[in-house]
Amino acid sequence: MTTQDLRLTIAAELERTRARTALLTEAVDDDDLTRQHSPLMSPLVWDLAHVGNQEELWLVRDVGGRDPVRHDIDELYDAFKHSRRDRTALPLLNPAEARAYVGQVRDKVFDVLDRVRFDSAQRLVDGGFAFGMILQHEQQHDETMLATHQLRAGSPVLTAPSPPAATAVPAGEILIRAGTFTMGTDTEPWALDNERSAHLVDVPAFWIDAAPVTNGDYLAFIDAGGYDESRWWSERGWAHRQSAGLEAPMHWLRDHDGWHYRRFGRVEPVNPAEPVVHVCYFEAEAYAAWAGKRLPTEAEWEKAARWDPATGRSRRFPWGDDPPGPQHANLGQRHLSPAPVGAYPDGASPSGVHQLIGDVWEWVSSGFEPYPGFAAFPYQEYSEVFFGGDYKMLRGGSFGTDTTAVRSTFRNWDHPIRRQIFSGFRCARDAS
Ligand code: AVJ
Ligand code: FE
Repeated sequence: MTTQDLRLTIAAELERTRARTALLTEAVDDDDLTRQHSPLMSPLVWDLAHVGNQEELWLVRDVGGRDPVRHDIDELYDAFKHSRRDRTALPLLNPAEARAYVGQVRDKVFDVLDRVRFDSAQRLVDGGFAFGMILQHEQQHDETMLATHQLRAGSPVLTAPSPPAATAVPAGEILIRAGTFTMGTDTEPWALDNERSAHLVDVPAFWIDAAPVTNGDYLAFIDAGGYDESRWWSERGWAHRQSAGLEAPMHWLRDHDGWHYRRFGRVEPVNPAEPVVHVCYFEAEAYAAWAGKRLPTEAEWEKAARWDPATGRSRRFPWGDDPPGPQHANLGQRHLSPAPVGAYPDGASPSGVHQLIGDVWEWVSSGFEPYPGFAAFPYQEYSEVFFGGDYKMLRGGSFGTDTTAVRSTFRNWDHPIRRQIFSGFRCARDAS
């Protein structure tokens, strides 16, 4: 790509992403923007100004070498200084000030973008990396803000067309044969530090579900008393199930005619064909045990998603190296729910595993550990400070994840009790 093409691509991505941020923050009034919808989440107005502040720190000040737009607010928008539950009490920029701030930062960023040379000797800008990192940061917060929207009470404010219908019936389980595959990447220009470096991993043969676990599958677990039998749960999982009073996925409601969910303010019957969403790691683990299976490891998930058995090569995406199109995966908040299983046959992996990218984040059994030769870049607080913590990995993105913010190597993580995120899972089992 020429320098000019890269500038144009980045500019278009910045505009596209900001349009989504604007939509999510303009859909509600000022009171709603500054309110805490859940102690798990920031007020939306914090996310907005935080997005602008990160953009100012990295692109205006670091890449651009420009004067600060605001020199006095870094501390307020530093995610490590104040927990989400405490952010409403801070002297935050009000909605009008936050909008003006992010707009001023963005104007300077376009100026920096016009002049920047993507010098391959400067790793921060090589291939447009710093811009790609900041774009993905805003997109990650757009997904976080979507989760806040899902938690907010009141009438619906977001609308989107329904996802496509199923056109294929994914096979039950797929055998992935034993052998090494390339995990992680050295070549993906906007891959974050934790996705690097590419390395060979030897994975014993395993079976993996051709599709994520559906609401229908999960209802069978509920109906079989899965939430009442400690034998399906890990010790920690059972303790959490008891103390949190878990009985069904988050946002599910039971009434006289069965299970419903509340989705962005609308109450709908639970659709048995859709992947289950809003379950924590412990619920996923219990379901898998009840089904006589287990969760895949992170390496198994990535091998199922990338490895081409015909060539032995790892692809960027299950369907190949092309970026995600609407025929491949349910991404980008194009729809406000997961699509039914079988809705994306064009997105299947060469082995025949469906819907690995999009729909729901998939819990895997691995914790957050660095790949061999890991080096924090460009800052330790993106990944390194979380290694070895009380986290489980999530792979593949959800309907709320931007197309630029996910790939087969992308690694997400959260505490195993979290379920306000768009989290589901699929099962695996040993082949031997
Ligand atoms: C990678 C999704 C775990 O939201 O906490 C946003 C992404 N890092 N701002 C998060 C992130 C800094 C991060 N996750
Ligand atoms: Fe952030």
